[in-house]
Amino acid sequence: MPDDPIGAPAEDGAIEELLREERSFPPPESFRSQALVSDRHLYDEADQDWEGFWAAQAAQLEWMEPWKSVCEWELPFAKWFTGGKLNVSANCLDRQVAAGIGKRVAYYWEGEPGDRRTITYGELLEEVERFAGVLYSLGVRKGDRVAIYMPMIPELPVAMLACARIGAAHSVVFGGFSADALSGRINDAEAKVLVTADGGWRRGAVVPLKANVDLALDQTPSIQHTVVVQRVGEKANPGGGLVPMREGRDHWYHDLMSPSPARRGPEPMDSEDLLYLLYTSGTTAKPKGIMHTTGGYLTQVTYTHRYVFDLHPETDVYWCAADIGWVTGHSYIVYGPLANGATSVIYEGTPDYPDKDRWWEIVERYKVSILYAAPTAIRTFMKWGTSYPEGRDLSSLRLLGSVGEPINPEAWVWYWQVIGGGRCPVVDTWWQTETGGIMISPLPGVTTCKPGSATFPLPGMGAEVVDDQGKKVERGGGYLTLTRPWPGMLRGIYGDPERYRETYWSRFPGRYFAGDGAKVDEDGYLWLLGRIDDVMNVSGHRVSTTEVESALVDHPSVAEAAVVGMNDPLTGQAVIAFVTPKAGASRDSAHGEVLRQHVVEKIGPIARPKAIIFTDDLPKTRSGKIMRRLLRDVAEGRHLGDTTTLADPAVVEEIRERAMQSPAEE
Ligand code: 7RM
Repeated sequence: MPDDPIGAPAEDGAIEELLREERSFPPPESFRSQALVSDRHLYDEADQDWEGFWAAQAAQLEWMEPWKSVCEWELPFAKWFTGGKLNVSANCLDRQVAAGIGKRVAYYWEGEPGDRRTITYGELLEEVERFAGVLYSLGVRKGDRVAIYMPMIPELPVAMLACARIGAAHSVVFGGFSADALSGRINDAEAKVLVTADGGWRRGAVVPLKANVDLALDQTPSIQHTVVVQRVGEKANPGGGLVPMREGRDHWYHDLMSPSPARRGPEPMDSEDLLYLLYTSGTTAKPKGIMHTTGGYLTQVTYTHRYVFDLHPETDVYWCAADIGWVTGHSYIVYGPLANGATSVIYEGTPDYPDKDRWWEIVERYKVSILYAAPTAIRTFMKWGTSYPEGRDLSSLRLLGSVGEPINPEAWVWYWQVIGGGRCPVVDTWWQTETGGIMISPLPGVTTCKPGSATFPLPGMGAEVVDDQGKKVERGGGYLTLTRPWPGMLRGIYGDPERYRETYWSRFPGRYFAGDGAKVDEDGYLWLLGRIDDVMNVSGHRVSTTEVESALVDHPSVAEAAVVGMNDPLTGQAVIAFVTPKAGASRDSAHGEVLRQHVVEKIGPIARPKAIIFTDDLPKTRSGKIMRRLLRDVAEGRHLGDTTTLADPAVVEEIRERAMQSPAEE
């Protein structure tokens, strides 16, 4: 456990004061006067004619053939803009160049070691056309799947856009995932080609992507070719020389790109054709391949990116500090910003490298005006103190966003005050991999915020809190549901239509169940309370308790494991594992470290348990269900509630003693 939990900043008590007053935060006048939207007209338009509203948003895109109907809804299956044809890469690139902004910067890219590239829309289009040609020459065709496992380098969006261009669905696997996680995702999607890099930089060290790929590809019969970007060179191979390349299977990106391959134009895609798969953790050990399609998805991310961030594409410099391997990066680094002609920043590394002011150095250098970040990052900066942001010129900032987990009021106010200087609205945006884009958020320029509340559904969206019986809760707590289809909604779980219906549409008839608890306050503001299922949220990343448990019991020394998310002041939740070893197996801290490493190998570093507590038994109900709630209480040192339903109440006492003996390791 971090030994220095976040307190209020020492300086002058200004933040404590803002909090104590329970102030609400209207958009600053200086902001309002320039805002894209400064009254309620968007809400009114959407309320008066919902389909017409979405049609108007879709009409902002370039269609090769017009749609025939806006939304066909056969619960739980929606189709948007049916009959329409378009290409996502053409909307993101060709259209911008044709409109005369080919010389505008699409991405300012900065590698962790300090290397930099500036890429205009014109240059990005050319690179994508050529890489689309490369993929085509490797046999990738419309309807195929391509896996992508890369660091945050420009070739990552290039690969995604090239797939979209030829009509292949991409499946981006976050570069922090292990070889096992990668092969599982490749096999589920039956991807034909994998695009990767020799490695990436993280906190001054090499992430050995190609080495992981070589392990993963022993078990992936569908992969015919890999394309490898040389990012790290000789440092990627501890054995010396470049990473090994397998003859006939592995190709260097730069070899395939020169001499210039035949360029590919944009394939006309049906609005409902698959754009991508993105795997996300659910309540079982097997991640779900969330399906996103073309026309509706692009409509939602383009619309939300424009209005939630009050985007002025000619003048703004926008930085979403997420990783493209998560949905936030898909929607708000790649597709939304490019479709709007925005100028974005991409940064490869961590905020503390080489110094703890790296982010603020980047904001200063590129004059970032819109910053979109996760609460876990904001809390980390709070812990580091105000001197780092204060040492840099942040006056270019005019809007701040938050995503990934509930933001606590202290962090919200700190963000507003210390980073935004009190002049930037803070938009707390609630959404999920499944929703494709933002659903609940303030509208900057319009909404008066309360720190910690994501406020209201955006125009066009329907969200309600319901009780156990599915009855709408007007005031108070319950479950968050979405009440009508929306264009970016997931179209299903790849290969498993039943699981789609079961997971999202069966708990409350006629409603999409998000898996989050929420409450409505006396003014109708929505407050998100976190997941109510067995999904943890570690630094804004979804990690399934079951997935970590399966990784643990996969180890030969483990008989049984129960995993819970424990509140953590920095990461939101931390993974805590209760492990029952097999008879005779070691239970010292060295063995705990072995098990933690095993989880890293099976899933990746984000799932690494912060603590492992060995115990002879786990608390179970008489029907044999592990009582995770109790374990969470134990982990968080809470008074235990009713334990009478336990098969053996004595177990809990023993666990509690052990938990106290083995404080969280780190
Ligand atoms: C974008 C993303 C989704 C889960 C979701 C929530 C939590 C996300 C917020 C939030 C409170 C927020 N996709 N979550 N944003 N909770 N306030 N603004 O994170 O699929 O990876 O996670 O994240 O629990 O269900 S995700």
